[in-house]
Amino acid sequence: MKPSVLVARAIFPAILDKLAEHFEVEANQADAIWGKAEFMARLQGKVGVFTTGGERIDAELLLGCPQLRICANMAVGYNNFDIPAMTAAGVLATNAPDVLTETTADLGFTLLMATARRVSESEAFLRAGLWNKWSYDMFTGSDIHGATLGILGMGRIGQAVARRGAHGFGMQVIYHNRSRLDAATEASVNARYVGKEELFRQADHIVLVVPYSAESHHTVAANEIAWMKPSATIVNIGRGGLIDEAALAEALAAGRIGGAGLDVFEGEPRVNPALLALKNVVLTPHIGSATVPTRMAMANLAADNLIGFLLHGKPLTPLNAQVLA
Ligand code: 8YV
Repeated sequence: MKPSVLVARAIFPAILDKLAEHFEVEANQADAIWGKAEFMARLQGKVGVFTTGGERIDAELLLGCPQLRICANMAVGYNNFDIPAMTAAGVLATNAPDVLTETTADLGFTLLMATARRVSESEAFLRAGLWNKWSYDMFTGSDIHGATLGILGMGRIGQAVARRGAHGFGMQVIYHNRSRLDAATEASVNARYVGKEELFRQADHIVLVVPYSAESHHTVAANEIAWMKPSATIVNIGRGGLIDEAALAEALAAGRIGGAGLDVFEGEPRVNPALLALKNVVLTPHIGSATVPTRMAMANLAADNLIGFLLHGKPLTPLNAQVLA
């Protein structure tokens, strides 16, 4: 008898085929969003689950699913996992790092450029038929080349954004992180370590790529926004909860900062109506990793974690390896 696994959301058919070679698979190709009770009911008898970042795994769920041994997240972020509760229950957690680094950095840079050069706002103006003459100050934005790029969160994706800024656009890169990078890594991305306040005060463009947790909730609130230059822009490709959206919307509405580019939102997929009403913000629906090759690589990595662990005891990217001991 093959072990049983649950795939919580719709996924590439090729990934289901690959999983079906090794497991009894219950899939969700209709892509229904299951409530907690239904998710728990479907997990009965399953030893593994393929999650996509939105499914909460906590102590209460684990208590109701004693057979569960592994949760494989198709996302690098794992704020949907209560890791201490999973470790206490002896359940392995895996994520999908590395394979999305460059793709997500590309989107971060896309938002930076679209925000600084007012791409969404000017396209909406054109589509609305409002363009009837050229004028010297029409949609003037701020420069990207040679500007100061401030990166908050200098992990793999932050470093990939830094390389784009430093090597592609001649930007001065400053960063702030929980821990400072070693000198060789700093040199490779051409970035200078600064304090958080200095970063907000000096940067022309800020990119947020901090992992989300209770500690990083509202890392950017009214205080930090007040430190920003009046022309500065801010991009969030981490998690919505990193920014106090109400404070950001207020600053944008008052024109106290240049603009914002947001791929993630506090209550997504719901978007704060105050943000929707603003022109100086570029909004995308959490598409940081959304290219076909990258989503395929993420899905393959999550599937390989299930196969590696359940068949051979060897997951590829464990988050709580202590449960393997
Ligand atoms: C995912 C992400 O698409 O990997 C992450 O942490 O935010 C995105 O790449 C999202 O989590 C849904 O799986």
